[in-house]
Amino acid sequence: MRKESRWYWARVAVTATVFCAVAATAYVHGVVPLALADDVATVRIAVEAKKFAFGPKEIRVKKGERVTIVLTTPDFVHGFAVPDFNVRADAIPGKTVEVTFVADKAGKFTFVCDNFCGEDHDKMMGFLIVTEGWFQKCI
Ligand SMILES: [Cu+2]
Repeated sequence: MRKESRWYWARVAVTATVFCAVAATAYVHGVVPLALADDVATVRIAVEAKKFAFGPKEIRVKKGERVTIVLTTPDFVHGFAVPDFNVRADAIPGKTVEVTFVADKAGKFTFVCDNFCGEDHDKMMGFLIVTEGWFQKCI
């Protein structure tokens, strides 16, 4: 590796470290509003429960976001439960049911139908994927 190249990467590393330190300090002390820090907002996600699947099967949100699931069903009473977030609601034909929670931990979590709805009820599941935003990775 050439000497100049080493200096280049050293400057990149120092700049990134300083940027993260300043950003983290501003964030911790409330200088940077959360909305600017990571685009935190209420995210509304329509979920349809029907025999015997959820649509969408995968929900992706960012850690810290407030999530409202807007739940409908065309056919039967189903459940929507995300045990890791203590979230559950009944999907009722002809109604729109909303359930709100804060995605306060990152990871891949399972959501399921917890109302027995027929033979393939066990197949009614999907995944809630909560990712860390760049700002949270930084601090
Ligand atoms: Cu079911």
